[in-house]
Amino acid sequence: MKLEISQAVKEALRQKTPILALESTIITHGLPYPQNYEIALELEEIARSHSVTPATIAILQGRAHIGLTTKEIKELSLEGKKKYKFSAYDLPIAFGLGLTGSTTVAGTSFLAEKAGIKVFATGGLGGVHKEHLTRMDISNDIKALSETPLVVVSSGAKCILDLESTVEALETFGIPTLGWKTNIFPAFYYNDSGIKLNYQVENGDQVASVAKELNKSALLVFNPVPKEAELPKIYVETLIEEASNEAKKLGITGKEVTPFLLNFMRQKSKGRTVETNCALIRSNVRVACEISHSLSKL
Ligand code: PSU
Ligand code: MN
Repeated sequence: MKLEISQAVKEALRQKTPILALESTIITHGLPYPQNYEIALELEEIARSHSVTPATIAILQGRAHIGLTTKEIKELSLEGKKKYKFSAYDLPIAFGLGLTGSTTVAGTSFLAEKAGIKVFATGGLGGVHKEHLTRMDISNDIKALSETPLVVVSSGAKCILDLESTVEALETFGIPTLGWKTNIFPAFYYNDSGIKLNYQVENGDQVASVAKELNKSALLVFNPVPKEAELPKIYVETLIEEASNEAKKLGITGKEVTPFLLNFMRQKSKGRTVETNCALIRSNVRVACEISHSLSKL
């Protein structure tokens, strides 16, 4: 495996200034063009405005790119689902066969950590799917995060999942979790999942002092969606129910499940879920910037 590290990221690594990893599955599979392109650039801009170097990660022709150019982001945005979605376990195949595609939370975390990046911001984690009792479906995100020591800021797991089981799986895999100014596990589009978190932090310095004790697993920091962008729980539950029924009817399985459910909800809600998704990820980037500054002070 050879990492193609961009000039800006190389410079930041050399100077030990804060760097923030960003995933690319939201670009290829999460949002339609041009929103995917616009949000990808906007997230990078938010990081820069906080004096943090953004490193959007993807695999281009079998090479892991840590930090993409605007042109590369545009190409991935335009190609969308025609490109692969690479989880951590896909990486040897992507490298060996010279493939091009985006990286999920699992794939991005793995590569970010290899490059020496300590913080990664995303929207929502993958986890245990609702149908897991009839057909096992647990995202590689969980196992990969349990083996990758870096800080990952998210708004909980995607609410299309069985959240209780997802939180139990985090425990089983031994992944430490912190609530960012909250003691409730956030449910992506809304805040009150009803699941309590054991630990709450109030600032980046606290996260950094936990992060320096990591050895094997990632540290998950859960930042709830900003209040003004939150969707009503009951509305989201109805959308999920419809999406899940449709997925079952069409026999959607494997890697397609998550993108299918999210796209279905986007269409049904006339874009409201996308606005919420963008609001929460912007907020996660800001929190992650604070944490990366705290970490680089250590
Ligand atoms: N956003 C989307 N679609 C996705 C993802 C995000 O709109 O597919 C990705 C995330 O990168 C997350 C992954 O890591 O989905 C989890 O997918 P799976 O359940 O297939 O592991
Ligand atoms: Mn799956």
